[in-house]
Amino acid sequence: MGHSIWQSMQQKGYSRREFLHLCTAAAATAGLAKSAVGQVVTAFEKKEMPKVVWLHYQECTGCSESFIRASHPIVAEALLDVMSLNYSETLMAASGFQAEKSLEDTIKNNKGKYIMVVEGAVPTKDGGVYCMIAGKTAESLVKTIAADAAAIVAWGACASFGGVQAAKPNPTEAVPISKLVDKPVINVPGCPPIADVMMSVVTHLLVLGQLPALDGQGRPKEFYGRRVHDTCYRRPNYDAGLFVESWDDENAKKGYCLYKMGCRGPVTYNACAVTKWNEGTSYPIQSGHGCIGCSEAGFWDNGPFYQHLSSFPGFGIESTADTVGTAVGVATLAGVAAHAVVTNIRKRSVIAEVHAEDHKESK
Ligand code: FSX
Ligand code: SF4
Ligand code: F3S
Repeated sequence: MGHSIWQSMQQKGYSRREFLHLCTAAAATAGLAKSAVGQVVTAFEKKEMPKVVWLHYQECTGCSESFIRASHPIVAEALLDVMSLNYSETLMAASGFQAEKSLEDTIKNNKGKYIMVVEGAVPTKDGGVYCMIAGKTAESLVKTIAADAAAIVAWGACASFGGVQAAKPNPTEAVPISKLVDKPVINVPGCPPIADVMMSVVTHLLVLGQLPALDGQGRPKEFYGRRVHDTCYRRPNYDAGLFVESWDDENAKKGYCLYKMGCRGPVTYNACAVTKWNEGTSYPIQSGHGCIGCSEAGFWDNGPFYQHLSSFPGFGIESTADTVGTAVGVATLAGVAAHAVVTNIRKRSVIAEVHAEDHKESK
């Protein structure tokens, strides 16, 4: 019988106060109300420390790089203490036979209890020979490890949808994890995914012991329920028809909308504009570059990054990845668009005036 999370923390020298602090932070990270902290404390006192195997296949390890930059360092550090990271090709001290033994023992002794997290896609061409670890193909490893996993998490665009190695012509016939297993996979796409989103997914599994609500593409709805465009701070410029026309023009300096420069925010579901990156510092659009749609399936092949979208489905923040498909072609759309045009002409002059004022002040 393993130790509970609290017992393991005690052994590592954590005080009761620190434990309660972690529970509060974990509840907040998992998006739970303050009143749920008691529930988290009880869960952590009883729950056995979950064993985690963290696998790497065809990828660049940017997902791990992102994870260790979570902006809740206490949660990040403590999570690595309260999870038993039994196998990780990148982080583990063991190597060779010792490392392989750790993986084998974990899956043999914790059937139905361990969490499997994967970075990277899996090549299937020629019997899977293009990615092998300890003489086994990534394909066979995924199938074996997934068979007895309690939960499977696919980190990043590669594990979720195939990513860059599955881009045309996909020379190794790389596939996402969900194509190889017959259980639900929590897809956490992005190239890489946002650290705080990764942290929240892990915390959710740990605290609640269940899968978060997922959209039709297996992404947690809490973080992938809205388009980048719906929460983008440049959105008033879009609505007013104020666009950057070329890199480094006056409009770029004023922070106008990047739609004409190829921004894919209108068709991309992710939380970048809300959580931002690197401790809430910024996100691609805030840094002056359009969104390239890195949390969407097949984004590498979805046309040139610097060519603007000819059209996109769905108006308003009510649209979700599951409903926009059905919203296209609905007769009322023309009415919505007409309304938007009239409103936007009015907004446009007001916003342009504000920008002009700001520009004057900053000179
Ligand atoms: Fe893929 Fe992850 Fe892109 Fe890289 O490991 S999602 S190539 S940033 O990092 O898998
Ligand atoms: Fe923001 Fe891009 Fe939408 Fe413009 S098109 S409002 S820059 S997400
Ligand atoms: Fe990716 Fe777009 Fe966010 S490119 S990081 S989903 S702004």
